[in-house]
Amino acid sequence: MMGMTWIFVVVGVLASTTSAVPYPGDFLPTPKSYSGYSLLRTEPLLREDLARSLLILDGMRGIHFWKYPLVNRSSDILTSPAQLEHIQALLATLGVSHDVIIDDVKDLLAKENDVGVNGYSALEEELERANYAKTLASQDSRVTYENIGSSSEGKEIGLVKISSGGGNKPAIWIDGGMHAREWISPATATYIMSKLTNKEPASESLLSSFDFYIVPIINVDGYEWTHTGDRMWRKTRSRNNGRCIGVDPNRNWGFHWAEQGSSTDPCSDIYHGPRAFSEPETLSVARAIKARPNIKLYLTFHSYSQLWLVPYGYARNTRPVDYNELVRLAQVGKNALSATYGTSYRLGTAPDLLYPAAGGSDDWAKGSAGIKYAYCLELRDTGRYGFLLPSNQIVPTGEETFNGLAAMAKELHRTLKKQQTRPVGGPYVNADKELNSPSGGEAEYKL
Ligand code: 0X9
Ligand code: ZN
Repeated sequence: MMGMTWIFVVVGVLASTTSAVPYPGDFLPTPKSYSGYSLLRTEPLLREDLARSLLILDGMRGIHFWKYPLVNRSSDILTSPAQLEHIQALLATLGVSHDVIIDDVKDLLAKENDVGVNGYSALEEELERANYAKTLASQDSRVTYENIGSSSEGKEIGLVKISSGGGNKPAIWIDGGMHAREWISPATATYIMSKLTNKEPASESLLSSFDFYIVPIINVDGYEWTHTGDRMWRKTRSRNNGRCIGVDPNRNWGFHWAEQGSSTDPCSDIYHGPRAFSEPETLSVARAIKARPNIKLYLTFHSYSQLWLVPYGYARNTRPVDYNELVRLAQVGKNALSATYGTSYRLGTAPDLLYPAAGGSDDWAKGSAGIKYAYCLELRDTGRYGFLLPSNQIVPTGEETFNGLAAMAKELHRTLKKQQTRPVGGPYVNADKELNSPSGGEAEYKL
């Protein structure tokens, strides 16, 4: 399964979570062309009003924020040739300087798929490699595949359970592909799936301590759309919002839903949706998580920026009481990840390292589902290629992320064992109970 090209890895994942290939075969939409689009990076925006002025571009034709405008941060803006002059004039008026960091993204799009296409179209590859997860399940008795729900367009959302031996072990949940264009995310989740089942000692040892639940692609419709319609698509593909399609699934979870860093505008890339869990994709995954109370660690993969994000992300200065313990465990993972190829990650909360954004799955996992250790990883890179990561980085990203996960899981196993040996009713038991309980105050959203 593990190839080196985007088509190979990514399409394998796509097919694995799709009940039927959705094209009639002789019809494929013409993908949106990004020929001539350039990526601009502003200098850090020194005042709030500058960030606000740039934000009016959000949702405009020919403009995509790869990094949203925020005070004291630089913003990355993908711009069509038609909008380039307009944006450059606006930046000049605001007194904000910028660099053109990618001249024409079409060159990168080509690089993304540069190897081994072998004359096959993506569709043919998809048909050929259909059902990776299902095949894995049919070949390995430790793997089970479950359809946990249907997307807006009726595709299966697949959950893979990898578990050796009977009984219910503590579990680790991993999901990917929440944001459609972040291709390295589903690829990495799939890579981890294949590593865990490769029967090597490191994997066997992990499976002796934990059950693994992996949803390689949550946003199956959006992901497909990045292959067939628009490579830069981020949201779901739900159609219930009038003129604009889709909801940002990582603003749609029912914990501090519709607060900071999300938008009421259906045309925005950070639209939170008409209500919490309006999207069948987030609802299905949330239900599947809630139904498995033995999950001890929640990991969600995004890209890009190389960040190891610790809750909470919904607002500034909202660290959970056990924040230091979450950082301690994350540090173990981050160190092992970095030791693999020297890739450096920054560790902290989203508001500190990125921006506040409410309605994310990591916050919900911790705050509503009560999973003590919940993290969001922003995978490679730091902006050289951004979402258009060349295919030769798929495997190294998978390797380093797996090493990070493995080290963290080992340390978690030790931590859980220590807790078990504490005297019942001792002070730590009570403290842990309190730390694990969902934080109160916010509205409870029914699943
Ligand atoms: O904004 C997001 O949803 C994530 N970044 S991305 O560039 N992949 O879109 C970060 C989410 C961090 N977690 C929370 N804010 N809860
Ligand atoms: Zn994302």
